[in-house]
Amino acid sequence: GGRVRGLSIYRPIIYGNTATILTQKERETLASPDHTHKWTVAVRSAASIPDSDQVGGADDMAYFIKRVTFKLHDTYPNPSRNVDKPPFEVSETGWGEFEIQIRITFVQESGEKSMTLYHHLKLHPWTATGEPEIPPLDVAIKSGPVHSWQYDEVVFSDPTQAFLNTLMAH
Ligand code: SLL
Repeated sequence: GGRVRGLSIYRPIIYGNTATILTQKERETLASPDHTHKWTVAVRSAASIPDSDQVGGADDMAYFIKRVTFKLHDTYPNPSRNVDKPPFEVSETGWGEFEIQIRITFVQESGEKSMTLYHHLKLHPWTATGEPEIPPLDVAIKSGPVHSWQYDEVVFSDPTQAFLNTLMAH
């Protein structure tokens, strides 16, 4: 596989999480009643879909991503979660925030090294300044899901000709 020297091509992504506080009813049905939130961590495409207003996630990144590994906190069973097809996401419940390591492995033909991102799982909607105080349950539920997303660009420099062809075909 020859490489195309001097060329860089990128794909825009977003990564991060959404989180919602569990209702009392949901908490009662869980194996771990100390869990307070349900959350989803994900890597999505930030490319807009031609002829639509839609951005983020609706299209498929499997043509260049082979696997996304989400490394959760060691308090979780099997903390290293491999996702081998879209949607590249993991949903869980829990009680605490922690840093998630996100390793993206690219398709074999790319010859690219994997890429590691870090995301601080955000459960609490602390955006205001001042002393953070845990809101009462009813207030927290009304405030809706927490979103914490980061935009990034995956840059491929001197791509292989095969990989370039694949990227250009999508
Ligand atoms: C810390 N921020 O760094 C804390 C860790 C761990 C969160 C938070 C549930 C685990 C489970 C969970 O929310 N862990 O019960 O399965 O020390």
